[in-house]
Amino acid sequence: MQDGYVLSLDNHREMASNSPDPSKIRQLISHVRKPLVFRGLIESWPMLKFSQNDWDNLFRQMVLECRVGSRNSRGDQPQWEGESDNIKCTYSEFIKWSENSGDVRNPEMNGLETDKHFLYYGYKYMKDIFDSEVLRMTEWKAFGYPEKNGAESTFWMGTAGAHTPCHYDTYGCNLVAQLSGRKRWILFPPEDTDFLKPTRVPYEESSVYSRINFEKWIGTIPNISGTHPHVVDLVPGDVLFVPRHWWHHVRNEELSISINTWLELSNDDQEARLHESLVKFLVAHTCRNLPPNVVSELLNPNEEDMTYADLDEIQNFVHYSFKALKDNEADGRNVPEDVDALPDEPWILPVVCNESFEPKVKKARSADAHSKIGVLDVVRAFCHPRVIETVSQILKNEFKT
Ligand SMILES: O=C(O)CCC(=O)C(=O)O
Ligand SMILES: [Fe+2]
Repeated sequence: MQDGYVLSLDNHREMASNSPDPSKIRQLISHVRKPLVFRGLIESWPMLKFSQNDWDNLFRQMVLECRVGSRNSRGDQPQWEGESDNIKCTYSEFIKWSENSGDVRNPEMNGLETDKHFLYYGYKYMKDIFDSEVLRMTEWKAFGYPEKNGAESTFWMGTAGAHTPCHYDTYGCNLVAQLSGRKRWILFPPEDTDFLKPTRVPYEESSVYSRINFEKWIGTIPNISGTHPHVVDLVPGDVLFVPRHWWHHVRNEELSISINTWLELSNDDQEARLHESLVKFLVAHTCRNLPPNVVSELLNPNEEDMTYADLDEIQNFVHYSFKALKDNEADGRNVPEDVDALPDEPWILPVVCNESFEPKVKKARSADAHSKIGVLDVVRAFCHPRVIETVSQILKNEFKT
């Protein structure tokens, strides 16, 4: 990593001395439209102090279903989940494998090499894996959300190199607590969408992926024309706030554990719900007429049920999300103002744009003009966020209240 490229938060080691007012933090989160790191606000979380032994006691013999990926995928496309294998192992096998220490006797791990592969036990709803006592250890009350704990959070544990391709989440905003290890977040504002090659293929409800493979920029700032990368390395105790519709590529720089909770933004989410319903409509109908091998490329593994989705139900989803949006607009929408100046406090650190370090402008490669347009290229174009926005506008014009 070249020095100076990444916001180094190391100069700000001071922990929060006087606990900040949770309602002020909630207020800030619901207004600010730039990423921020909160430091020192989860000191009371027992998991932040967990040793490997404590984690071992927590997981015991639990079977962890992990995604296996390649650490050297420099191809044109990201490594999609549908192309990855899955293996099952215990926590202690996971650790031994990642540290290359000890004898791992799990036959599913044969042939996996720490410097060529990664394991990701990620995107796990904590309520599905931990009991209520553990869920209560993850509480978001310091951020003004006393009603939220592990029951509304997801768990991510990955070995070095484990990553999630660049995407944005269509609903709400996000708080991410780093519990162990170092994790790099590369964020881009919503205005960069056109430069990041957005796609709904593979389709996953509430995620818009970028078709750019970020693995070619390991250890450096992605050099994508027109974009404004904001890079931050999270260390234990940090909580990152990801504003609505900010793109993010997330990579475990070393063995790391984080927990996040997505927060609803009720007004904005109504528009997002209509957009999601329109994409779902299109994908579900298209699936009916495609051969299974193309469907498996179209759908992310966690969306395989879409092949049998009830089309009337999806039609209702379109209708009711549209209606809710209209009703809400009739009540008068109240879009919060952005925050101009952040409070000058040691526990709050802005994530800055690294664009001034962008040395040369290199255009993202576009498809070869002579390559054949495939069925998924057509689906991708129809589901482009700009097309969905237009469809939504047309419906609004035609169904005025
Ligand atoms: O940590 C990761 O790998 C991805 C997390 C993510 O996408 C999120 O919290 O929205
Ligand atoms: Fe995300």
